[in-house]
Amino acid sequence: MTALKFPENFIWGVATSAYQIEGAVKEDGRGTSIWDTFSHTPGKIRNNENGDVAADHYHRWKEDIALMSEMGLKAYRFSTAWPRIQPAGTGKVNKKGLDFYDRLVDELLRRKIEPYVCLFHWDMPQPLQDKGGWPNRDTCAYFAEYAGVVAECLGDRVKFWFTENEPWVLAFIGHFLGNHAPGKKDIGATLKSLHHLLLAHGLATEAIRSAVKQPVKIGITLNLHPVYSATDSEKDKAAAERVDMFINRIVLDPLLKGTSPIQGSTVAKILTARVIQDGDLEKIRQLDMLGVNYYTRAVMKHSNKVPVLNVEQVQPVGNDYSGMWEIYPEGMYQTLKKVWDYKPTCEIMVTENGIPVPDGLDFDGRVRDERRIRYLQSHIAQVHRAIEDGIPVKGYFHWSLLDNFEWELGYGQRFGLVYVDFKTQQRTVKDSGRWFAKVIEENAL
Ligand code: GCO
Repeated sequence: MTALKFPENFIWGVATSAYQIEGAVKEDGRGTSIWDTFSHTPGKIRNNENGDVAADHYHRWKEDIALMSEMGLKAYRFSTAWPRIQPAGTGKVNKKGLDFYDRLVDELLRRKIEPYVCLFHWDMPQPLQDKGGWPNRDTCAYFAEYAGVVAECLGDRVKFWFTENEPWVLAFIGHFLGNHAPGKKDIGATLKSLHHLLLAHGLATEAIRSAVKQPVKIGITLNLHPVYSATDSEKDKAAAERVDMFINRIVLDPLLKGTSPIQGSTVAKILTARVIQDGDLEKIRQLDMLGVNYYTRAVMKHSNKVPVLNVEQVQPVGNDYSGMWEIYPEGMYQTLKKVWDYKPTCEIMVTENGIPVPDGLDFDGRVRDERRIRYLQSHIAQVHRAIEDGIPVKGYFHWSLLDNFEWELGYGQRFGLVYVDFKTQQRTVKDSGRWFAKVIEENAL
């Protein structure tokens, strides 16, 4: 099979997030986040696990960067913990918190690994949650203030910024389904949170631009899923349309078109009449980069089981599955095409893609994660297909560098290219990590 060659300067990276790997939740002045509160609430997390220690990256960051360098990684997308930097969410800055990221950025640059900083990967400071959280529009200004603080500190060295990771997940899973922090079940709070998260992206973009002298690229990362109808029936096709609107268009339309698919709809009128205020949509539509987080597709049918949306997800038989979802490589191409069909002026890159595998060490100390290698091969091939079709995908960041805290699923789902023994914190590069290193070296599949 001829090698699939990627464009020169294609960005090969990995992604992580603060709460999922750092640990040290009470160290050096870090404040409490809503994920500390949620994970310490009995019954919320598998086996009542939490991120108190996680992969202890707060202490092992230098070793982890050395592993990235060994794999020849060109870029590293990580998130800064708001509660480490502003424990109250606003006002007083905790210098020790900023210093951690300062050292991290310097070491990445020394190793010639480009830092991609994500300012918010769901770990909202608890004091802001106590003031109403994302349903409270004031949070947008607090977020812009925090963005300015971090940009002032790192902006002389960091050229690539993501304001937020997957606002939809925090809004819907955190405020409608309740399986993520802050654990609410309120559709009004959900729609308000999503709009305020998008508005906060716009305000933070402006704050970064005014804090940083050098030219920077600013974006956001989105969880996107191609949505398919379970059958050709009109009812099921309409169900798929509704889900596409409520998962994809509800973020893509504001960010790429400056419109909102729910504005003026009955749903919005009933639930959140005055949320979208004049001028908001212009603020939101500011994007140099769009990060696509792709994992799987959604197959939907009409059902009265789920209120408001009246849809139910179908799990097609016959395909491969992981511990969390269907394996559907074609969906990577479909998702990139969906974004491209908006005729975006911003850059597009894959900022998350990965598979949980119940990995373990074999007798000889190797982790033979062939399933992850097959997943990488099939999904990176679809990125190549998109590029061949004229979609200028700039890079691919694998989720994730290390096995880590998988939110409500605790440590039960291993996503790392590097195996973490959570008892000893020993790291072991998996076969997939060595395989990925070869792809990076050859810039080809
Ligand atoms: C997400 C988050 C990551 C997850 C990963 C696996 O996309 O949900 O960005 O924090 O750990 O996607 O679910």
